[in-house]
Amino acid sequence: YPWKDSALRDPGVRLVMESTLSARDRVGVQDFLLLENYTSEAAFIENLRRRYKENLIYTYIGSVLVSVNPYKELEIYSKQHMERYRGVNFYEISPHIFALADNSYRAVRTERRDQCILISGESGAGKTEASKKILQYYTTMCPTRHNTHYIRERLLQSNPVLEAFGNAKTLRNDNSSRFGKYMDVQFDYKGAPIGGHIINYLLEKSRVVHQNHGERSFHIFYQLLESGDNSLLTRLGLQKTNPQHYHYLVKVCVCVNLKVYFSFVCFCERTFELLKVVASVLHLGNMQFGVDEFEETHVTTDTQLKYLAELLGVAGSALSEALTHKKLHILFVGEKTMISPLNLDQVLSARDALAKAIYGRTFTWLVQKINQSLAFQCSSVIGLLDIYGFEVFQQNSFEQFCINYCNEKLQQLFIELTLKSEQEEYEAEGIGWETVEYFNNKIICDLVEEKFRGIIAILDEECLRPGDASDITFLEKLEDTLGGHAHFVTHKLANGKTRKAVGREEFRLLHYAGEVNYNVTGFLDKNNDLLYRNLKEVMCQSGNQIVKQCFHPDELIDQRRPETAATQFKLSLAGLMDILILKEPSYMRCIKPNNGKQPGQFEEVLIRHQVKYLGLMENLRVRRAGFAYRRSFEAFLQRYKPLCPDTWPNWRGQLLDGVSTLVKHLNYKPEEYRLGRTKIFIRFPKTLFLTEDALEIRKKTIAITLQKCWRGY
Ligand code: AD9
Ligand code: MG
Repeated sequence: YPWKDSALRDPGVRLVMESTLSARDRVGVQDFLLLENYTSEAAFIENLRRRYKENLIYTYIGSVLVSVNPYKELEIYSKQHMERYRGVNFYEISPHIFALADNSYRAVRTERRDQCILISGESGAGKTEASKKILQYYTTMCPTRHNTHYIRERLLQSNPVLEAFGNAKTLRNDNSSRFGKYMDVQFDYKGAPIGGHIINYLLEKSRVVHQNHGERSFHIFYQLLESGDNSLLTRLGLQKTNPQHYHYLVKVCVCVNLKVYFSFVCFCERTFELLKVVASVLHLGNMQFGVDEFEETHVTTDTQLKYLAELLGVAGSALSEALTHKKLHILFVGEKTMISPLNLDQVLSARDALAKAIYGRTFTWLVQKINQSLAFQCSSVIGLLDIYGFEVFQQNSFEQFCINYCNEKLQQLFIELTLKSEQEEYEAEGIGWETVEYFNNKIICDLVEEKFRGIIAILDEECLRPGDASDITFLEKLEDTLGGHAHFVTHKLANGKTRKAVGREEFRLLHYAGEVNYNVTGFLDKNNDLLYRNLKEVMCQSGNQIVKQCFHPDELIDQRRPETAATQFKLSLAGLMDILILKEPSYMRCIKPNNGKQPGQFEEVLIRHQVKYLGLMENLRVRRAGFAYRRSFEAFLQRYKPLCPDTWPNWRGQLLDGVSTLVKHLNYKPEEYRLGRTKIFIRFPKTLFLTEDALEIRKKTIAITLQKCWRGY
């Protein structure tokens, strides 16, 4: 056949050409750049809707992949599908997550340039599923090195293990990731996946001790209680009862149908030790305390204490003492320690702090173990970032503040890198760059992270200040310092700058994605993330090997204050930016179509909101500011050569001349296109559509002619 396009040979695949003729009306365009009315949000959403109705959940904006969660299993992820995408160019085949995966892989193979795929979107939009599909693509399609089979298994298995410990049912998603994850998939020089490395970000530890109505704690607790056999549970001092027996799981528990994975074996020879830690958290939650006639608080649940002591490998008396007392180091003349009893409220919060610390540190330990089991010498990597999307709730607290700050940073990187790469491409092709106006959100990143004057700096200052520092004094200080800032508002400063009201205990940030009110209650505590010294001392003595590794005695010697939670997060994000900036990025933007987790429901208001805060219209505008479409001379000529007698069936001269001859024959007007050094740039989608339509007709006539010829024989 004359059109040797690999995609054309495959009847199961829809092509760019799904945008030809009548199909265009039915399924829309597969690349938003080809929308006639590209500045119209309504047209954008209509295109998404048409495609979603046809189960076409993927659409491009140039090289950015947009997806809409189908909430049902689609038959598009099989090995056959993977094969269709291997080595095929983006534009020649229907948009797909495998196209993105393959594109990055080819860049690693041919250019040896490290890649990263950044997946964003709100909770439940499909980020984690997408990252799993990408990993499956690599483990299935890439060549294997003979002695590294087990690495593939481990790469795949790392997901369920981390999900057991780091995911939970929330109102928005039955399997919500409560931590951010960056994973490098490592390849050797032959392109075989031979290892991996994971970095975890800000686990939502508070979930261990408290869950909102209708939500659950981390899956592992329920998995242990449901699937642990009786002898195991007895050894852990647990009962196979309703999870609600456990105080930390007590909230109305909604059952979730999740597969139970119980094999940490390949990552961790200490499975039993690990389960002991999990059980100890449940026992901690069930600890109860009483107050005696001297107003001193003491443990009243001795059995619980006994189990705890056994599981953690510590002395029960030391633990009970540490839970109910605070040890102060006083540096007067020489060093002195003072012990002071805690009241009941303080004891309960010390207990919760211990539970959170044990669980949080164990999670990090687990990530390290996984990393050790995946460590290998590699030649290049593809990084996958699956991190919490922008969050706006009725009540937003410290966690949302951190999460939204993270999204500002990623948006900043996105702006820098897409504009930069756009500019570089124009320069490389010798085509004049036209400046594009866009909103640079650096001003908001600075507002949060600037030294001395940024919100985090002010929060840290209040956390350090002895005396009357409180969440409210923090808010006042913010007002004093940031009063005039265009993106910062409080009740006092509101003066009609924004539409919605700001509460007296709130501050509002005008994020790039929208306005969010943050309630300051709990900011200082969460940022301090304090664990009393004597509890740390007891944990350092632990006979449980995991706990022992999680609490290092050096911590006790170090007189410096540990970094606050916000500062730690800021530093880890800065580290992440350093990693990402060195790589060539691809982007995936996930959209959640409805709040009911229902297939087929396309809720326009919800989607419009996400299109806005994912910055998709802005992204489209920037990409369309110059040319709607670009293609290498070779690909362009290969596709359209049947349309011109001089280029058909083959063009033997220079590619540039061939393309030139072709477009002249097609009557392109000078303002419609530009020829770069290796690519043709087409300004309007219409030009391309007309060419596509012409090709469609031409193919039919060629087919008829061929049939006649064959019959003639
Ligand atoms: V969160 O920020 O971690 O709370 P994610 O990660 O964005 O969130 P997730 O990938 O967990 O969302 O997807 C939520 C659910 O949507 C999944 O459990 C699936 O039931 C469903 N989903 C997501 N993507 C697909 C898909 N490509 N095909 C079918 C999907 N179902
Ligand atoms: Mg997730």
